[in-house]
Amino acid sequence: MTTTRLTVAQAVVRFLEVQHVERDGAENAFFAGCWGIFGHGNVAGIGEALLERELSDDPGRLRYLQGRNEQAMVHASVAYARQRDRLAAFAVTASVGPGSTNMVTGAALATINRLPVLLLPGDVFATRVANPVLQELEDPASMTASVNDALRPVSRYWDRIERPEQLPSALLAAMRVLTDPADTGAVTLCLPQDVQAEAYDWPEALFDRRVWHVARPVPEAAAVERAATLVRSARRPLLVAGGGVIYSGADGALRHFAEATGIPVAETQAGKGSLPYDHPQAVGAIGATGSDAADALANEADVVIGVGTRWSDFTTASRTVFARPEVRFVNLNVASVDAHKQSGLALVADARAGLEALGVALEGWRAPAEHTSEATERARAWDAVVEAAYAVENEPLLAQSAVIGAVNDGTDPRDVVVCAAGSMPGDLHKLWRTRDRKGYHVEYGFSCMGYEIAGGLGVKLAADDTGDPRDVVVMVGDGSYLMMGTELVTAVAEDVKIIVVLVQNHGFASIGALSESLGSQRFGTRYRYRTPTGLDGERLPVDLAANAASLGADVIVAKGLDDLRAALRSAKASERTTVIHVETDPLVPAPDSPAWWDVPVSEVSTLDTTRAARTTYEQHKAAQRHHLGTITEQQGDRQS
Ligand SMILES: Cc1ncc(C[n+]2csc(CCOP(=O)(O)OP(=O)(O)O)c2C)c(N)n1
Ligand SMILES: [Mg+2]
Repeated sequence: MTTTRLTVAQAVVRFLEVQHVERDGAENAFFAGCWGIFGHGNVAGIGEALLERELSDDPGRLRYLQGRNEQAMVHASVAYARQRDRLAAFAVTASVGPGSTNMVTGAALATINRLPVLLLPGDVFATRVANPVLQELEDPASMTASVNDALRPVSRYWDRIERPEQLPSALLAAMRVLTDPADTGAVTLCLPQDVQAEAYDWPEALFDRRVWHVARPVPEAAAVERAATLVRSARRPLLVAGGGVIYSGADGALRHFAEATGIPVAETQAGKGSLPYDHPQAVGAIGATGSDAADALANEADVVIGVGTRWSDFTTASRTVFARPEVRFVNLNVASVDAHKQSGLALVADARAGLEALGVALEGWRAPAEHTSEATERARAWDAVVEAAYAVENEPLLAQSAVIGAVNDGTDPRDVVVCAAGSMPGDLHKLWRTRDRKGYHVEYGFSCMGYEIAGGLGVKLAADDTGDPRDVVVMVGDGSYLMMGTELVTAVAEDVKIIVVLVQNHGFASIGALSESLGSQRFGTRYRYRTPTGLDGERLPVDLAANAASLGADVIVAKGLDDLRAALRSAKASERTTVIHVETDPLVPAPDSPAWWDVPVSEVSTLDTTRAARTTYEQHKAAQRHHLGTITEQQGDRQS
């Protein structure tokens, strides 16, 4: 056996460089690079290995990118993977200790959103000769535990390489999980700092070019038949498109299926963009942040076909939006865990392959024509609501819905809007007119404040890497910006142009409104000076525009809608990262969704507001369903 003598860290880097993926005959390198912030836990091991490659002229070498915060590096990686439909990803190296624990939030976000990222945290010495090392946890009950164990529950695969011999099988396991659409998420390989630097004679085959085939599992024929029988029984069917439609590239198949069957299509946050907003069968956002059109159709639906959705509480409006007792679900999902939710008829398959198979089985069948035309009418009525929301003229501060309208109008159809937390995700879900399958990127699995700018950077890197000329517009609230605006520096350093629309409303409009509706009186949701009665003084003299400028971005302060439109034009024309600062009125709401979201209210309270909210809560609670109904095998007969 021929061998190559390399350190463990060098072997990791060399292995990552030669991993490829293939789907539908198209092949590409899986790793786009390695993000890293160095400390004593990775500077000499992985750091040296990356430096050797940076200094080489090998075109296949792993690119190194420097972030400002480990959590943000994971966000940028995850956003990149999402933009590339999970067919490419980043590795992220962090030092032992806080650098590694900073990645826990990013890992949770990746795993919840089913997006691949490889985490390479440094770890304490395997030899333990000088322990405790700086930043070592020191669990008195076991020396096998380190802070990296905190990454276990948020990783789809987690391992610690304590001897070089363990590395090859761990690397292969990591790749299997990262490239498996059903299993993917954060993968963590902890690398003790002494082991990283240790040399070993590796079998050369470890560094052979390897291609991971991303499968399109087909559904079981009998399951397709059962699903077709059920769908044929429907009078008011509804299709719910989730993120899986987009990752699988099933938007074309979905359109074909919808047009052939006449079934209207609603979209989850991750699935938004599955159909262009103006397709006659596109009924828009569903669930707690849904449109009147989609939520009304969900209310009346007798058969719901979920494609690539996790059925989160936002999508189901906490299990209230599918209101008919006899409603039944067909769940087409590559992940069995999702396919079996809501007592659904499970089609465990790739979204595209599954839609094609179901389409064949349903050939010749169409939903009642009046159902399809009614859905189109409802969608049109909702679009008029959107138009009116875009046109709201509020003085002296802008309405957020008008800001969203101006950004939608001022961007090209293929530009990507990025967001994650606050009041904007819900407003965007309802109001954004998506014109391209990759034009909408709202992270709403974890809805993590601070994702936005880092995420936008990742999306733009993906667009640049694939020669895709899109602008990326990040919409970020002041709360999220204050949590993590720092990757603006990285965008400037790497010359990756993003446009950031920074919406300052002096606090949490989202949680403020939620708090008020739940009787908690907007407590703790405004950014104000403290007075003897609480945080209710004057607004704080925080200048976020100056803050963004200090980080190296170009900044435009927009005072009104005309200013905002002009700012967008110059940001689009510019080659530099530009932050557009705009102030909005947090008390001007966007059109409300008719659906509910379950956030429990105190059962007893001294506050009148809370007691009143509890009464309303109990009324909503009564509408909550379990979705336990079964479907008989032969007929698709439904038992309530
Ligand atoms: C890391 C994190 N902490 C807390 C929350 C809960 N949360 C959701 S939205 C929000 C406020 C967001 O404020 P801002 O970015 O200003 O947006 P706005 O609500 O004003 O639109 C909070 C605290 C969260 N989603 N993520
Ligand atoms: Mg805010």
